[in-house]
Order: sequence, then C-alpha cells, then structure tokens
Amino acid sequence: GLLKPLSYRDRRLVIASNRGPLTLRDSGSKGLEITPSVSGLVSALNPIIDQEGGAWVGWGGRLGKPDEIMGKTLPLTDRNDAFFHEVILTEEEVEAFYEGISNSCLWPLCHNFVEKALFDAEQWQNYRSVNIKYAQTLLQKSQPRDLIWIHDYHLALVPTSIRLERPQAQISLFWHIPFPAPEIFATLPWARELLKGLLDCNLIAFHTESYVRNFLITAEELLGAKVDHVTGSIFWAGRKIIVAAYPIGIDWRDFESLASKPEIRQKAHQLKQASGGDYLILGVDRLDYTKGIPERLKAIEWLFENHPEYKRKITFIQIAVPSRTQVKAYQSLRREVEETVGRINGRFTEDHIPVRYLFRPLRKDHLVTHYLAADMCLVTPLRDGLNLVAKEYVATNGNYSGTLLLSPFAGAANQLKEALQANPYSPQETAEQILKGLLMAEGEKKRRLHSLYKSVKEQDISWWWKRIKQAWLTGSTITVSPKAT
Ligand code: ADQ
Repeated sequence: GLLKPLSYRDRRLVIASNRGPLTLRDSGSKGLEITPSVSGLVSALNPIIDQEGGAWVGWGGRLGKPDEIMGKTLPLTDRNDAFFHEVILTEEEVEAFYEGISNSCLWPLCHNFVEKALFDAEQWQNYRSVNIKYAQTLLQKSQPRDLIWIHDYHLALVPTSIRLERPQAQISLFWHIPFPAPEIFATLPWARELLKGLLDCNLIAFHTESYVRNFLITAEELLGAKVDHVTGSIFWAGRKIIVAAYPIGIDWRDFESLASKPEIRQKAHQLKQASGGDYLILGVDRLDYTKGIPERLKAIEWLFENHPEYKRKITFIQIAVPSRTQVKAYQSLRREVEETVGRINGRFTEDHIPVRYLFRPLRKDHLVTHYLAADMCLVTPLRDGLNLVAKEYVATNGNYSGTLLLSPFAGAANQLKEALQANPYSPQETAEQILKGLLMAEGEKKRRLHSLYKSVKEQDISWWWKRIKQAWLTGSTITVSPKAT
C-alpha cells in the first residue's frame, strides 16, 4: 500500500492540474451537474489524494467572465479532508491558454513535431495570465508549509508566482509528456521564461532518464545553470533543484479485479466470437497524431497486402477517444483515420470485415472487456511520455494471456522490456512484429507476459507516489550550493 500519509498535520498536499477531478456543468433547470472527470491523470492522482487528504486546484470545465477566478469548493472524500477548488476560465483563455499554447504549441513541440507547433505571442501572454490565475487560487487555498504539487506543461509558470510570494515554499512539478532535445526546445520563443518557471520548483520529475537528460542539458545550455549530471541536480537562483525520472504507474488491482469478473469474461468471449476471425488485435488511444494511428493502420494494410491469407483471420479494432476536437490538427487527423479505415476495408473485406473503428470513449468495464478479448494490443505511438494503455493491457491480462507490441518511442518501453517492439514509422517492421506475436509459441508468450505483469505490479501507482514523496521530503532538507547562479 501507500506510505503513511504525509506526517505533518500542518503540511497538506495541494495539487494543481489543468483539469480538476470533477467536471461541473450548469444545466439550467437541473442546476449544477457534477461528474467525475475521466483522464489518465485523474485516475492516477485520485487514490493519492484519497490517501493523503489535501486540496486539488483545477479547471472544472465551466466558462465565466474575466473577473471570475474561483468557482466552487467541493469535497472529494467523505472523510472531509480533501477538497476540489474549481478554477473558472473565460472562453478566450480556453482558446489561447488551453487550445493554443498548451495543445498547439507545447504539446507538439515536446513530442518533436516542430512543424506543428504554433508560436503566437498574444497566446503566450494569455498562458502567463492563466498561470497566475491558478497560482492565486493555490496561494489562497494553501498554507506556507504545504506541499504544492503541480502537474504538466499547462502550468509551467505557476511555480514562479508561488516562489515570488513564498520564497520557502515546497514546490514539485510532474511533467507528463516527453521533454525534447535542447535544440528542439530552444525553438520556443519563450523557452527561457518557461525553464525559469520550472526551476522555481524544488523537485521536477519526468517519466524517463532521457527526458531528465534533455532537461538538464537544456537548463545548462539555455540558461547557463550549473548542473550536476550525476545526481541530477540543478543549482539556480541560490537553490538546488532535483530532477528525477519516476515513471507513473497504474492501480493494477482495479484492472485485475474487473478482469476476473465472470460477466466481463463472458462479454470478452462474446466479443472475440463476434469478431469472426482467429485473432483479435486492439488499439486504444486518444485520437492524437502522437499516437501513430494512421501509421498503425498502414502496418495492418501492409500485412494484408503481403500476407493475404490473414485478411480473413485478423480483426483489428481501433478505439479512439475524441480529443481536442476544436484544434485543426485533430480534425484533419480524424478525417485521415476514417479514410484509411475505409480504404483498408474497401480493399480487403470479403465475408469478413477486417478493421473496426470506434470513435468514442468507453466505460472502464467495456475497456477491460476489449483488453481481455484481444490476443494482441498495439501501442505504437510516434512519441509518448509514457503510455498507460500498455500497462492497463498487461494488468488486465496478466493472469491469462496476451501479447503487447510497443513502440520504442513510448516512455513505457523503458520499463516494459519484454514487450515486442517495432518502429511505428515502418509499416513492414510493424507488420512483421504483429505476425511474430501472433505465431509465437505459447511458452514464450507466457514468459514475456509474466515478466511484464511483474513490472506493472511492482512499479505501480503507490510505488510512483512513494518515490516522489521520498525524493521531495529528503531533497528538501539539502542545503544550497554557495556558487549558485
Ligand atoms: P495520454 O496522452 O492521455 O496521457 P495515456 O497514458 O495512454 O495517454 O492515457 C490515456 C488514458 O485514457 C488511459 O488511462 C486509457 O485507459 C484511457 N483511454 C484511452 N482510450 C479510451 C477510450 N476509448 N475509452 C476510455 N478510456 C480511454 C498523458 C501522456 C502519457 C502519459 C499520461 C500519464 O501523453 O504519455 O502516460 O499522461 O502521465
């Protein structure tokens, strides 16, 4: 289980993330509708705040006027020691801060899609002011000794506002996406400002050592910060900042227990039967160009073209959750995926339809049903901070059977060593690895799955939080280098 709750009674955990754990909607006559938010981040942090108590600051999805900053405060547990503090955004802020800088600039840039990154100075101005908004709420809802835990690239400047107000604050930030190489990050016109924002933390954590390396070199090259590459520390502004790799884990028990339910096993069996072929292959992603969905479809197409006997044997189901639908790049991706699915089915359907495409979110039990039914899961992003789907598939099937094909460009590949791997940019290599997985001897399949399952269970969500908490609480007692910049 988790470590004991943070020991000091006067030292609460205060989380900030772009979206909060609850989504609020004013629905006229029915009043205020409150539903749990659905995202990987929320499912990761929920058990932690549940355990520790504390506060969580985030946008609840409601739009307001410029002078409305804070919305509702709502309890998160029935013990009454954890609260959600709602941030309200204006329509313009959603466009400039969220859809603009966050999702059309920082997101593509950090995933190495430099040509997709839009640099708009007015939007950056807005990103700044929204970060100040979150910081104001954090400052109001926390005490000076609290542990402020900020999440992701939306809120990179929040540490600066907190540090300004509270020089002694304990601030940590977890960066959920990759951190790119310095020459890529340097193309951001506000690269130095963003870096300085992050360096106002005490601890910055990433999913992999390579993101840590990129960050350290970037701080060195762009800011001239003093860096200790061995311990992963940066000396800056009279403080020591710890930078470390702590890959996020999942609450595997949840998936394991759903997977053992007879009714879900029955449904999985039916799904497999209904699909018609010998092999069911699955992809599950947010519809995002980083996830490599068109490339994955092209690998399936290559397979059918070069091994036509499989067009009757394989059913490939791609489930895509609608995501960032207001952003142009996501609209054209949607068209591309739909066209590609249409083309493949047009070419290879005889009595059996080889590709099925679902453009919608699934309930967790349905998601688990699909994971269970699938002989193989394709997690083949072009770039991905970590990727939780890979771990969820393993947790669901760990006691049964299943094969994972993983891109080396997903952060999870650092932990899930026994997965099959393929370069998603090569349809041929991907197709060959799919065949290898389908035809693999049962013994080897079992051995690989068992090793994957072991690492998903060992490095789970409580392992993650324990490591972060330890680094944070021990790191904070270390005093500062005298020669800091
Ligand atoms: P995401 O880019 O959202 O997360 P991922 O880690 O795969 O990617 O998490 C997606 C989550 O959404 C999973 O929990 C999955 O179960 C769920 N999901 C996906 N498709 C679904 C569907 N159709 N219906 C219902 N649920 C669905 C970002 C980073 C990742 C990093 C996480 C956590 O981009 O690299 O792993 O944060 O840090």
